[in-house]
Amino acid sequence: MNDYRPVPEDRFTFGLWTVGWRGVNTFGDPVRPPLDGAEAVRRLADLGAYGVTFHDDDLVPPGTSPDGREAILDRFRRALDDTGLKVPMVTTNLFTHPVFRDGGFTSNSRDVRRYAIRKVARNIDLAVSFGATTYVCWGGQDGAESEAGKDQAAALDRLREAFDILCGYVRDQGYDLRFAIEPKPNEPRGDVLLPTVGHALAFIRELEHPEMVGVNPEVGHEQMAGLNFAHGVAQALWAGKLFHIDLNGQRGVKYDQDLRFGAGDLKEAFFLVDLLERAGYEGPRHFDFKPPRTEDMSGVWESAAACMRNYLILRERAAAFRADPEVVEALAAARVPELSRSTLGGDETLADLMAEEIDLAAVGERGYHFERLDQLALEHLMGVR
Ligand code: DIG
Ligand code: MN
Ligand code: MN
Repeated sequence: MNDYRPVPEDRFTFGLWTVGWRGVNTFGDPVRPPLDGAEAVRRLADLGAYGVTFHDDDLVPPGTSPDGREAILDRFRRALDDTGLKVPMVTTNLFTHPVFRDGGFTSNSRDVRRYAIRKVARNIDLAVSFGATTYVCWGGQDGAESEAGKDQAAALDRLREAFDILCGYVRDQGYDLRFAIEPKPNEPRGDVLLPTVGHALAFIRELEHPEMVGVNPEVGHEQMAGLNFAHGVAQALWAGKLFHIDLNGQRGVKYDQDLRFGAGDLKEAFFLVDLLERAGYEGPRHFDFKPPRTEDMSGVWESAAACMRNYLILRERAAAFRADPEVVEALAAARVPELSRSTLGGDETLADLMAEEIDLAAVGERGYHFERLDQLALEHLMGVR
């Protein structure tokens, strides 16, 4: 019997801001004490995690003196060395400080845009010093509440300019680093720029170095827009642009819940894990979640452990689904393998296709038996097969 205990080989990572989330919300003060980054590393290592990620400000609070910064970094590095935890991804906080109230890269204020690029470039150096190879950019404050206040075309020009500058910086420095854009439809802004995976994929194609930029889809962010997350990830994989992923849970179209992985739409989580594992995704299984305000610190660690445990349980359930002979038969009955056959035969011409006829009445009666296939998936998910 599998005990679903994670090991570093499972490549689970957590943002410092997740287990360090103090539980503040619009209507409530913090309920938990600040969590020291080095302490978070040690606790996550004990739980079986592979690595940690951070925003610049998570690790070194704004206003820290140069000596204080070095002391923090030294302790953090020592914790990484002692535990063997990695730092695969780093990101920047371009959203908390009031200066970013109209965004970072696309603020109407040019001096703010220039500061945002400086803040990211400085943190890229730190990221590389920790061995990070992915740099996530979430433009949470880059958006608008009124169409009158934001020229979307100009905002996209400025966003492209920022990525072209930063890709150029990475190339000039010779860094082994790629960028991953994280879409979100809204919150904290009324509407956020690049709201979905599709928007981000289209934007990336307009960059000077599109090969250096991919996406970091987050479960709840696509689901906030009422979209199917597994489908968005499948398109990112199809485009060769799934550079990173933020795993969590969301229950419907509402505020960004950032629930622990598995606690939202469980069926979608099942098919997401099935997709990632079958696609051979080799990146970190990164959790970007917020332990609910109801929890004390023991609840934080229970929630973090459950994120990993749920992924491992779903990985086993999805593998059993794929190995089930009845499922193989049901996939064939649903013609799923047939979709992988090209519509035009290798040596066929359009003329050959045009010369063909179809028995519309007979084919129109064809059923696809998706219900049987989906029920088999559900029964594997529910653990009765
Ligand atoms: C929110 O989902 C965002 C920020 O937490 C961070 O910038 C990014 C990193 O995964 N996710
Ligand atoms: Mn989120
Ligand atoms: Mn995220």
